[in-house]
Amino acid sequence: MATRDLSDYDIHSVPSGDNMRFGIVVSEWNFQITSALAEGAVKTLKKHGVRDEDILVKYVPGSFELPLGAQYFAEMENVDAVILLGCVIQGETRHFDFICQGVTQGTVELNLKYNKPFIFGILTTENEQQALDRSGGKHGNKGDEAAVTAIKMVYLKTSFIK
Ligand code: DLZ
Repeated sequence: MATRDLSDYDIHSVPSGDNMRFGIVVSEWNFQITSALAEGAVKTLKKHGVRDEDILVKYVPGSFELPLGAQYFAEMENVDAVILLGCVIQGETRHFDFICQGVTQGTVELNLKYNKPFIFGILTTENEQQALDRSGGKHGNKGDEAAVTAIKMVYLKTSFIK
């Protein structure tokens, strides 16, 4: 069980994001939570030097659609990385398992197919309170974490390009 702010990080460990360009795909399911994730991601990208015009945000109906929305970014926009933001909350049926499995596998495949970072910013929780705690509540904001990961992965890739 988490007891601390999971989004705590050393600000100096994050490279500058200027000259980087990001797509963000946001699921409309549990929108109170996913919009807070998006707010956190945008704020954190800007904090690290990413320009407004280099942050592109699009919406999909649910988390299951996130990988395809992210693929549209890869195919149709010149982005260095895509951040996928969603929230899947456990219900009474196995829907939760199938959505989580689909979006997880889809995200893995995108990373390897396009050789660029597709960041998994999806909360998978037992209840709404756990999701609220992780979207700007007592355990931080997974959107912030996803933004930091995106910048670090883009920077990592450029470190290999001579
Ligand atoms: C159908 C569904 C359910 C039951 N729960 C969630 C959820 O907790 N979080 C989420 O992002 N999406 C949910 N969805 C919608 C699916 O992701 C998807 O949009 C539909 O199954 C249509 O493909």
